[in-house]
Amino acid sequence: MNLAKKINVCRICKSKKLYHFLDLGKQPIPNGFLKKEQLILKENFFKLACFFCRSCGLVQLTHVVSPALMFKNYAYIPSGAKMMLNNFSNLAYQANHQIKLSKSSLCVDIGSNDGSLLKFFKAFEAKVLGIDPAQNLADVAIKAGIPTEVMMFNEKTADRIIKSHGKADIITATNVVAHIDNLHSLLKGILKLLKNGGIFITEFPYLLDLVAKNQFDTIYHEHLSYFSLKPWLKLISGYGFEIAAAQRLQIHGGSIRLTHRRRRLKHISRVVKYLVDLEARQGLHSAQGFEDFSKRIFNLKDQLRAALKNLKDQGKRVVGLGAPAKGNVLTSFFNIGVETLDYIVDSTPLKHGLFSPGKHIPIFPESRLLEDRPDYGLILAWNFSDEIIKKHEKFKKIGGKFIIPIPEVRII
Ligand code: JHZ
Repeated sequence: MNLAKKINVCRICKSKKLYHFLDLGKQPIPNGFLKKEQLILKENFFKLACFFCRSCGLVQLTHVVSPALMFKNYAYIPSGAKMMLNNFSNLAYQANHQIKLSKSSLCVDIGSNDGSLLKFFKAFEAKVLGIDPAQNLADVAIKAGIPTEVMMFNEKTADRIIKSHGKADIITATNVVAHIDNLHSLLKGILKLLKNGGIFITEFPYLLDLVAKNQFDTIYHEHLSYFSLKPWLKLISGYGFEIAAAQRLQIHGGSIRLTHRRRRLKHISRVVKYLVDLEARQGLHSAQGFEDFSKRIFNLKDQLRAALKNLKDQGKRVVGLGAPAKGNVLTSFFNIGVETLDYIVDSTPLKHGLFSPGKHIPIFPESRLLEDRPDYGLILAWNFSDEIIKKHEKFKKIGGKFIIPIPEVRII
């Protein structure tokens, strides 16, 4: 069975003018955490590199790994971080402000995971429906009272949802659009499912932040596309949508929340125009901007490896803090394994007792940090640095230090 396919044309505009940059080599799927008995089996490695579309500006991976392999049994849940829950609560509150929710409103969340976002919509008494291909997470959501359909969302499944649940007042899709290969089918599905006066809200890590803050480790097989507003506008306007509101968020190191409705304006809004101009100034609409970004990442690799070597030479013990998917990309690409990190601690019970894909670093509950008292914690979940440092205040009090690897190496 072919588990990965090479991209030949841009996912949005179908152009073949694709510029290759940042080759991260071959890596295992980043959420492919392993059980002990799986360590002796051969892991699948897939190419990880990027294309920049010279025509519409979309950044996308050069290869697409089979979604069934990545999402059927998913280890990531957003509710492990307070910052995520606050962000979801804020999103639901805002949406309720835009469309007054009532008992008859339907909110559909695409990529609903464990139902964390829909719980906030449910608090407004709206009807909710989650859509997610991961059976393990749907089970958790359903148990928590969030009806969930186990499926991938697309044009076809939108028809099924309309038949069984009717049309939606609000459709949300947070941190999932980048995971979807056929964006045209996604937009067609949303167009069908959304009521006339309804809104579609999406959030994704913003390419502007990714490039400016060297967040190369958020580039991994699950994320097929990395959006700036320029290509996103091209996509949505093809389906008669406009951006009614755009907000930059701190979540995931810098994301953007976009609220869409059916087009009313003839021109794009001032905020959107400002952001598109900013993207151009930051080099996001030209290949050179991505060449410069690649060079910075190779320098970062040298910097972090040198800093860790220095600590190891002094006999210091270092562990990883947080086992996000991005941490597995960082450790694989920077070649940091168990010779450097004794283990990783993480707040997600699903990850405990497992090993990181690629480098096979063992993962333990966070309580291990105080029991074991290593010298340094390398914050792999750097997007939650503040929350993690605060949580591990006792570790700091007994002399523990933190290393933040992104956007540049910092020791606290
Ligand atoms: P976190 C996810 O990527 C997955 P990941 C997904 N593919 C996506 O699109 C992006 O987000 C945007 C742990 N932690 O959210 C919990 C602690 O241990 O950065 C998580 O395992 N202690 C859908 O996997 C990890 O860190 C803590 O105090 O890169 C964070 O993962 C906190 C706050 C977190 O996502």
